[in-house]
Amino acid sequence: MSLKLTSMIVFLTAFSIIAEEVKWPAPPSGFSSRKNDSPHGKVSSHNYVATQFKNESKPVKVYTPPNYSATAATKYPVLYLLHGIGGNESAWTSSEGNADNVMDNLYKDNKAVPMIVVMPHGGAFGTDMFDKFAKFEDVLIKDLIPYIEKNFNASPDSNMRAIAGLSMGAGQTLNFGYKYPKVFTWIGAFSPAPNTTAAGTTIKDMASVKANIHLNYLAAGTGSGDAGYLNTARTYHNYLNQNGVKNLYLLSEAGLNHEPENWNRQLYNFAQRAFQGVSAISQSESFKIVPIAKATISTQKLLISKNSGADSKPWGVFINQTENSSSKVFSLTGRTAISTFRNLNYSTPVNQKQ
Ligand code: FER
Repeated sequence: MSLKLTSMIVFLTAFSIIAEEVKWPAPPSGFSSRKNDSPHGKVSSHNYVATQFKNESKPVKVYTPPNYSATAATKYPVLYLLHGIGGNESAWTSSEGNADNVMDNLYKDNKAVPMIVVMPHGGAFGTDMFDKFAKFEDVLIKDLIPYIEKNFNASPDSNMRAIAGLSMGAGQTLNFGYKYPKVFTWIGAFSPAPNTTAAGTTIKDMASVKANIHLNYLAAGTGSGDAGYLNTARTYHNYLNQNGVKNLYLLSEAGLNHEPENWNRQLYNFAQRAFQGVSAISQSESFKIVPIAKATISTQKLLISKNSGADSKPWGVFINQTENSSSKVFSLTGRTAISTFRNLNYSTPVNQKQ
């Protein structure tokens, strides 16, 4: 191959990788610190029985948002948020991040759908350094999810279930999330660990991934301390991209290393996009969400309609709270799903499934 052609291929490859990366604006200062003048969610500690691991009792912390109601008819979406290799159920609210503050501050600014954030100990299943994280898979699916749905006002709808995590927890997120696209439909991998299973091995049913997952979010810092993790995110992203997966983001946090500021930012970005816009729509349904007016992000309107069938007429127009002063509860006649749509932070629809 000529030198010219080789260098052109190198250039184009480099360009296409760079072109896929997105940089979202940095969060406002203080986004991860506890504010005295705003409502706080509650972090509570619980134990559940791991029938899939010797019937041992395992710890989990649960963040419920401000004004959480254990009895409200509208069940909450749930984010399962996983820690890194040195962490435990407390790590996301201490050594590895400030998930509770990040969520409180998002709610103060009305930037996220009210959700329950479940922070388990994801590496408490044996002694082997890596296997003890891998063994969490069955416990999560068969024990923890049912425990949360029984003991909290948590939706059992997979459209209302997200999984995200940092480093080793991001590896679990990818390994479990893409293996079970009918269990988790919003996926966020923050600085995924280099030992994450290759996407081509994990994903057995790419059609199901494409049909079900609403958000594929991969991110890492560009600092040297996060380089291996950014590489993992990039490799995973490229596989999904090459297979035509939509709603796919590769985020890079400029200059950040393997550190809490990085993961707080990634949570800030992910959490305000999770469960937005499609949460009331059952996964078996064909639908489209199209912008009918695009001004600033804060005045965007979306028309939600079914593609065909008896009620193919528009389900309704969502007008966000800037115009409406409070978030609008959007009820779909004849359906069990009732969902709160608020602050759709998209300049394009989150899901263009047709
Ligand atoms: C690796 C496997 C896991 C690795 C890092 C991790 C750097 C996890 C790190 C973390 O959870 O912070 O090979 O290499």
